Amino acid sequence: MATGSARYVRYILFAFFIIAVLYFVSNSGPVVPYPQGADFPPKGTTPQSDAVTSPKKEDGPSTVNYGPGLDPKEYPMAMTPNDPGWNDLSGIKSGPRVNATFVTLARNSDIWEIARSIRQVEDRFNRRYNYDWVFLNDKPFDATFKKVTSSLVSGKTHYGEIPKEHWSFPPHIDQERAKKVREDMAQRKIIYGDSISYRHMCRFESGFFFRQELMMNYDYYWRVEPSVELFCDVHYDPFRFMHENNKKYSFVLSLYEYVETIPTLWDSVKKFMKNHPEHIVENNSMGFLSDDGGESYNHCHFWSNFEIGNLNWLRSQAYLDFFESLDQDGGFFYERWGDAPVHSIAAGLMLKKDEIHFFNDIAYYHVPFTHCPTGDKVRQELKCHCNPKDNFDWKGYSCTSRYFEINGLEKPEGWENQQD
Ligand SMILES: Nc1nc2c(ncn2[C@@H]2O[C@H](COP(=O)(O)OP(=O)(O)OP(=O)(O)O)[C@@H](O)[C@H]2O)c(=O)[nH]1
Ligand SMILES: *[C@@H]1O[C@H](CO)[C@@H](O)[C@H](O)[C@H]1NC(C)=O
Ligand SMILES: *[C@@H]1O[C@H](CO)[C@@H](O)[C@H](O)[C@H]1NC(C)=O
Ligand SMILES: [Mg+2]
Repeated sequence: MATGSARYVRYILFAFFIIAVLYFVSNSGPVVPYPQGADFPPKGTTPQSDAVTSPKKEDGPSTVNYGPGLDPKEYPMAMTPNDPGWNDLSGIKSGPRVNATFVTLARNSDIWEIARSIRQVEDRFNRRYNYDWVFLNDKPFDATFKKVTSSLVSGKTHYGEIPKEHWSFPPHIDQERAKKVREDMAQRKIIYGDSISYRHMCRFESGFFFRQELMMNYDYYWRVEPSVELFCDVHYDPFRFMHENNKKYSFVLSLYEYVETIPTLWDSVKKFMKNHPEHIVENNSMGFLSDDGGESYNHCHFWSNFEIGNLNWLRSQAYLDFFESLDQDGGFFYERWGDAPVHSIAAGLMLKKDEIHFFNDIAYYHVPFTHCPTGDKVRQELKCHCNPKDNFDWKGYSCTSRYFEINGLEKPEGWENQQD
């Protein structure tokens, strides 16, 4: 009897051993190469399960940076198919990283929409670069949101709750007046016209996201919203492109703002220009914003649901004075000013023309507009899956032609065939 059960125990132990061996063999894929000279921890090698449960991922400051002794010149970026390394789209990219993060403002209920966006950003770019991702919310993020997003992001994830002062009516706002505006806009069926939270969101994105505690750890950001799509491979590091070319703000789509939401915005801007001439830069993009030298606004703006930008510019005295001046005028609540025209006007007046960049090669969709790179060759090289007919760039309601004109840029071949 005793020997009999000892034998069973041996069988069971043996079976466990075999299972363990099989498990180990089936789970050890090819080792992700971790090239010499790379200055970041090999996060891509962390098992996904660890990423989900480990709280370590959220801790500590970002370590990615242009590391000591890491000369960007020794790691040239492949900008065209003729450059070495263009086809190197697997594994973790060696070389320097910029002090940068993705950033998303979202509600817990946005989880599956933001999951779609993250998956595409990771597949097309970040799985090889492992940049961090900061999530911001006016309420605490729930466990599901954190679990799902941290399992999808290849870099570290950080979750921040927005302080009340950054998501509420400032004391100088007349509540009765603001309420009447919302009722009136509801009657006139202006999109989000009756929404309080949408107004807090626009004000937050205009004046506060870049100075959240978690964002203070970075120099550059890439904004990602729920349900956006990336249609082409991103072969080089756009953060490095921004840094090395001294770009402060960038866009992929531009269009005319809905006038009903900003009737007095330009009056406020003119007041700011008068009070702060020291912040208005020579060689700016006034020609993008105005057709009469600044007298009136033509409503052109860069669409801010996609942005790659320099956080230190947004944290500069010039930008803060600009936001403060607009905020005092109350248009976030007495009208429905969007963060897109606010960012765009700031960039247009307070940055030099060549500090604003158009990313033709980042193909993008946010309902209802698509930026699909012009030119068959480019789209094939970048393995794009967007329909070129959907490209908005050269259509009548886009302002991108205007951007090309004021910058003396040549439009890409084939643009004439995409005007309608
Ligand atoms: N935490 C939080 N995030 C919000 C709230 N409202 C909007 N957002 C986020 O702010 C960003 C912009 O909001 P959207 O609802 O996408 O606004 P939109 O892009 O103008 O309009 P859509 O066409 O609906 O996408 C998104 O990232 C949203 O997830 C809110 O009340 N709380
Ligand atoms: C990243 O940028 C922030 C903000 O400019 C700065 O405080 C921080 O020291 C930088 N981190 C590194 C590692 O350089
Ligand atoms: C403005 O831009 C032009 C052409 O781009 C350049 O020649 C000129 O030096 C610039 N002026 C300033 C003050 O930067
Ligand atoms: Mg959106």
